[in-house]
Amino acid sequence: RSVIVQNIAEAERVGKKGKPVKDTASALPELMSKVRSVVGKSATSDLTARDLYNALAYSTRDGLIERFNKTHEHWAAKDSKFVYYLSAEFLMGRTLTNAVYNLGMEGKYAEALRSLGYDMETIQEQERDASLGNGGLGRLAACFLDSMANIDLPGWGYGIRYKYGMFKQALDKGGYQKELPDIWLTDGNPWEVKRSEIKYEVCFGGRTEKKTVNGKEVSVWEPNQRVYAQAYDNPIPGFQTPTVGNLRLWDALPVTEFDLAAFNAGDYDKSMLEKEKAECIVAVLYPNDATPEGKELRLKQQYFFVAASMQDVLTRFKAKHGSKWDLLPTKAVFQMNDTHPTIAVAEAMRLLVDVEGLPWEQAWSISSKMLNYTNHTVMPEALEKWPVKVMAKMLPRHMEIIEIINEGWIQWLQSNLPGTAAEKAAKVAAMSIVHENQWNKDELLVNMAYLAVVGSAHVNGVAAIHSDIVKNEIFNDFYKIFPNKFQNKTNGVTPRRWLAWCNPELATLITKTLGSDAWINNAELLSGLRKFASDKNFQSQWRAVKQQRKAKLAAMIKSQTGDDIDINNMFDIQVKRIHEYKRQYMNVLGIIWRYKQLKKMTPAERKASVPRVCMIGGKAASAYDMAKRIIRLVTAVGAKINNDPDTKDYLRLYFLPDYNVSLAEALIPAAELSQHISTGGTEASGTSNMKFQMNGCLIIGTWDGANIEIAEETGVENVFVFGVRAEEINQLRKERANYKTDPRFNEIMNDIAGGMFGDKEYFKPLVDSISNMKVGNDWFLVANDFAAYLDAQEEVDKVYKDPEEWTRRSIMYTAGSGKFSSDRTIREYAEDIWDIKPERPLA
Ligand code: B1N
Repeated sequence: RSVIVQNIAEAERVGKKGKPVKDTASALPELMSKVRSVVGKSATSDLTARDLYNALAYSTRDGLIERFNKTHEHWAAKDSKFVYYLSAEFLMGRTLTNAVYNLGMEGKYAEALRSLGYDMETIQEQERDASLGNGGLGRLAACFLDSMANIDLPGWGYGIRYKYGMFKQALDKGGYQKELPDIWLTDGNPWEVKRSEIKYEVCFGGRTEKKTVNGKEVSVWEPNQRVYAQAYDNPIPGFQTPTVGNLRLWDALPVTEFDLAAFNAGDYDKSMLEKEKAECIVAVLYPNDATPEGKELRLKQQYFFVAASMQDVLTRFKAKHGSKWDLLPTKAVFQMNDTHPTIAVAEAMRLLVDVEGLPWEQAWSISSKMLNYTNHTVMPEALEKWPVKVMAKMLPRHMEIIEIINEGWIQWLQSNLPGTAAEKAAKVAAMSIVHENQWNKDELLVNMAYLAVVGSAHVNGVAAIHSDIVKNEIFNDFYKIFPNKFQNKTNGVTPRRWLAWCNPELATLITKTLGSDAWINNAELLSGLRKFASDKNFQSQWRAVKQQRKAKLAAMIKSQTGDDIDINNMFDIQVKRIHEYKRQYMNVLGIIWRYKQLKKMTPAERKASVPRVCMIGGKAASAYDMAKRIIRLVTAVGAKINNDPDTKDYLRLYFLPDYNVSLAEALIPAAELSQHISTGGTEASGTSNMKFQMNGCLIIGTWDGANIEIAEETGVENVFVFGVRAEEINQLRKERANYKTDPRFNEIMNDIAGGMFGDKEYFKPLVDSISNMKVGNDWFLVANDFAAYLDAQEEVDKVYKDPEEWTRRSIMYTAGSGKFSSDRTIREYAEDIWDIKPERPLA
């Protein structure tokens, strides 16, 4: 007690305001002890917010690790079957708030911080996002880990501990995107635990040699580069459960830290070479979203983390079960997040056949029961294909194994396919894992998606429409042969981070209204809000919460731009990676049209309009030229309309730089309208649509990806749906040369081309890409959908003028969002693909 009192006295001395502390059960003594032991300051020194963040983080980490150990001891004792989620990306965002809330320690810590003159929010903002992912695919992996821990499902994530994550985006003076390195580890990372004893050798390059071992001819790999993969564990807490799961990320180390001979010989550069070559592998995340990057280093990254992860799993299996390999698929199952980890198919065979000495057939039977593949994109050009030359050079043994797999596959096809010899030959050519490059007949490619489909027990898409396209288009030949291999697993998002923790204002209202916070772990209970959707009193409370969050966002924009924003204006938000298929361009064209209309209006007419604050955010891949031009168009249009005295009270456009997880947590609760307007059939699922829906934000969207299921759950009549359907686009693409484009569209094209927003040379390719109707142009049908989009926007305005109807719909969105909890998604994977049961440790 005397220690506590003394600490509080100290804390009061250093605290900014030094408010008296009432709750002696607060975490203050604990924090102060971390200030000493971790921050390395005395409690009487000036403590910065950063110091307190560190103290709080290390204190939280203690709680995480304790539960982590209990969980893993329990799972080990039960010898539970595990799922391993193999992903090149995990977009985790910040950890502190999530961990504190999931562990139920917020009250304790908030109290302690208050006594030091700080609030949780200030402290939490000290943390850098862990941006080890591009967008939806990486964030999905993070939501899945959250849900796995939350429902006590034995499993781990496996990925890469990139030194530099997704680049930070800034705008230069001209309004163009500028990429800055994401140096997220410089101030240390309290959330990881280095497992010094857990490291594996990973090899590259060299050649294979045929040797005779025990009378059998075998192929022996003699690599020419070796590195170590070093494990770092990142504990993942569930909510209201003692379970803490794990994300194991691999760092790369040189096998020999330092070449002393070279150093002694005075060759200082060479002495460091090995180290640099190793570190290079995990140096940086490729900043491409939904497109493959065919660089050698990328394949190296993929193999690096797959090889380390599989060795890790097999090592643990052997420690328990020795060489009873047939048990392996009953103890371990892998989910490949897109094709990025697909080299796992070959690595599993190499480990089982070359290293463990199993016969090929037995190894194949084990491996193909254990592996599963999720496809995340339908665009055929986006499927990863590695040149055989590159694969053979970097992974010569794997290339041989892939060829053996392919030979077996082709033989199987030849004896099982129906039809004439010519028909068979055509099918075999179309389904071969190794095939010619269609653009360059001299090059052979390994089709990683085909390898994944052939080598997996299950294949799934990420929303109903997407899974249909997977079955009926991209992998139709395979589907016809293995209809039962294919499934749908509609994506989901964690309601902890994406509603309860990021929108405490709304969460409190929901809990009060439903009479319990059970919805946080059982999102289907949100449907209980439906019966309040038309309740006037509830509606006004609902609206008040939205206003609070709009005010918060307005303050943030004010601090960044100096602009005052009226929170009675509609907040209209589109945030996602910048892509032609996502059609941010169409959004901007719509805003230009709105601006032109406003300019023509009388002051009285303007007053009667629906004022909007439009916000667009998202990163463009550094080499994606067209996407960068779109960003510049947003900033150029914004600069004009935000400064036009006639219109600035009625229409604004802001480009929000550096869209990331933390920014999303601030934007989504404040949004009233969000745009999900991809060309029908192009967005596999989308997941931000689900986050907006959960937070009661109305959607204007196309009949695409998960929008369809969201509309079904919310009531189609409550969603602003427009545009061409997936099944129409092939025909429309052929007919583009004969488009009769909307006169409003033509007018805007002329405005941009004529320099209305400046920079007209820079915008020319943008204008040309959708306005000169020749084959190949306007691939994403912006011109075609523009009129329908404007009509849908008019409908949006109409409904917004009726606040009761708008609020009713808003409530219906949240009420219909239960299906999109990633808890539901993970339960489906666990039951239909992984065959894993929840296993809760004792508290
Ligand atoms: O995966 C998300 C979906 O919700 C999105 O619709 C989809 O676009 C996204 C190569 C990708 N597909 N493909 C990628 C990312 C990085 C990369 O290097 C492809 N991302 C998606 C979750 O299912």
